[in-house]
Amino acid sequence: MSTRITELVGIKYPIFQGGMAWVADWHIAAAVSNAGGLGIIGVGGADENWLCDQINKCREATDKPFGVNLMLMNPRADEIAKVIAEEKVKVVTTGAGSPEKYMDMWKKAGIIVIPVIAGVALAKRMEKCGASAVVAEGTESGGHIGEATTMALIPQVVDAVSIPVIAAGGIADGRGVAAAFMLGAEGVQCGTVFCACDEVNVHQNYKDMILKAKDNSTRVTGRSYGHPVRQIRNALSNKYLEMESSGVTFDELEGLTVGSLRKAVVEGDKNEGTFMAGQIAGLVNEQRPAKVIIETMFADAAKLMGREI
Ligand code: TUI
Repeated sequence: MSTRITELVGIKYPIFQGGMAWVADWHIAAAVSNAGGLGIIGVGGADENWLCDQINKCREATDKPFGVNLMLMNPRADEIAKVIAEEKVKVVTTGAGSPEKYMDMWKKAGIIVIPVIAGVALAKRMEKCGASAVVAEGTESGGHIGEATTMALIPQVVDAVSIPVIAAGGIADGRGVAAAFMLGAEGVQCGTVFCACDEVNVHQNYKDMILKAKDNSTRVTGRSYGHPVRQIRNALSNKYLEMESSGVTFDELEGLTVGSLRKAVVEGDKNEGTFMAGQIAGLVNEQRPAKVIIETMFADAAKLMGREI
């Protein structure tokens, strides 16, 4: 299934693994890249030393291309951006902001820059300042999200830019891939399905939360603060939403969630952890190797689209 994305990045299947904070370390990145997709190391809130170590480990584990995701709210984003340029990582994706100020440095280093955007305006701005493609992420996604759904967002972004568009949000099988392609996408990015795969380095409780989730299991906290985060409903999200609706300030609520993503990923704390996941968690019912996930997804998508893989 050759598209401008497979050509640009040098991968077999047009699929990226989302750069999920705490979740997406070299284990899953190397597994996805070895399976023919683009694995991505998600820096999240970590620092540049952690990233250097992860890049080295990923290079030992795969000779295929992989990427790094810079979460732009990271207080050490400047230092991390520099390491990405120095290490000449093949692809960088960004989230939770605009990477404009790093664009020249990355382009000069020969890095393919693919920002994750949640709206048309930022997609256009990214094309203008040199992005090679964009990931358009619908509100079905896990973690920090925008407003528009994947179904509404993708065709609008496709019409607004000439660079290729990768669809994210609500995609976990061949039907999702085929649908995204019908909307004009040339690739997909998946997070949730890889968060419950064999190789991912997360606590088994996190995988089980996804595997057991239903269609209506996720909740969005922080909407009223302009900081919406989708996660699997649990005691912590219930408490957060209760306090949010009672008018507690964002600063007061910060204490409740400090370190809660780590508690979910590392400790598997079902009550006090934040289990970020997308709405498609309800479709993910089986833990499988990354290679099986990807090959099944594209065999099914090819059948649906009546084309060869
Ligand atoms: O970034 C994400 N998803 C994330 S980041 C993250 S780390 C985190 N940890 C704890 C609490 C909160 C976050 C978890 N999930 N996805 C990409 C994405 N980017 N979604 C939405 C956006 C976005 C939103 C606003 C991008 C740009 C933007 O505005 C920028 C501007 O300047 O216009």
